[in-house]
Amino acid sequence: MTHIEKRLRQVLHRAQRIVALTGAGISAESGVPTFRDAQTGYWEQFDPGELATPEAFRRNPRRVWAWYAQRRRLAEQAQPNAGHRALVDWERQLGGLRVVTQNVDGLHQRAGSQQVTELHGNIHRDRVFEGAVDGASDAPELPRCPCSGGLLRPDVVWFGEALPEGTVEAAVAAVREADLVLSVGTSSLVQPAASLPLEALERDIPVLEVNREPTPLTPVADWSLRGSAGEILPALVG
Ligand code: BJW
Repeated sequence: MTHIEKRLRQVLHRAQRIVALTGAGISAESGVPTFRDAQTGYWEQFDPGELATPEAFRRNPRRVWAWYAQRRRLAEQAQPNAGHRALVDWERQLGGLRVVTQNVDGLHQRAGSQQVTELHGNIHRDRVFEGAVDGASDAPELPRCPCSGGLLRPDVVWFGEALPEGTVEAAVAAVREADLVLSVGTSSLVQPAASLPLEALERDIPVLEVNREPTPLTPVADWSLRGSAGEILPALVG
């Protein structure tokens, strides 16, 4: 066993408060596509500027809703996988594991995770769209709020939008109190989520990455394990 492996074993053994930052990669083995994987990622096929910004919704709410309706069905049909379940086992063993997820699919909660912070909202919820949209009066099929009649949108965070109130603060506080931060299945490109492991590193809190590919976090993380979350996480929990 190398010194680095030995140190990882020690840290895993002693950890009592873990924060697991997760991204689309942890749901990939449940059949939910990621955003940036070569060939299969959404942003390989679609322009995020046409689907995941408030301006895109304003210009063409039908197109945005069609995409989200299809993804909502996919998320409903998907089942949590061994990666999600490993984090649940870990939480039950320790009591002190918080999942901070960029995913909107709800699979952590369905797997049984109790402490989940959703940074980018939840695809299964709607909220009223603030502002006017082009041609909405000609789109009676679009969902509307029964109380106000306002046009509804999926309750997710698009580019340029603020994250749900209090979530970043809660995530930063959890990271600062952690004795181990995991970064699982995220490309570490989207802010402010990508800064959370850096916040840990600045405070000498160890960071372990689990990813199929190298990311901008890889060179600075204490350990980076290459492979699928569904195989690596259960092996780490033991
Ligand atoms: C596996 C695997 C397996 C595959 N096992 N691994 C500072 C600097 C530069 C830019 C910015 C900045 N601050 C803000 C910005 C702008 C922007 C941003 O970060 N842009 C960058 C892309 C450059 N950020 C924002 O706009 C954010 N808002 C904000 O900061 O607002 C400020 C503000 C404050 C106050 C008032 C107003 C504004 C919002 C970001 C919203 C992101 N939204 C999306 C889509 C909406 C939700 C949805 O529809 O689902 O969220 S984009 C998309 O990316 C989605 C994801 O949650 C997010 C992250 O993607 P993720 O999860 O990392 O997935 P992938 O596909 O990128 O990576 C998957 C990884 O898994 C890969 O590495 C694979 O290798 C791996 N993998 N299979 C293990 N089995």
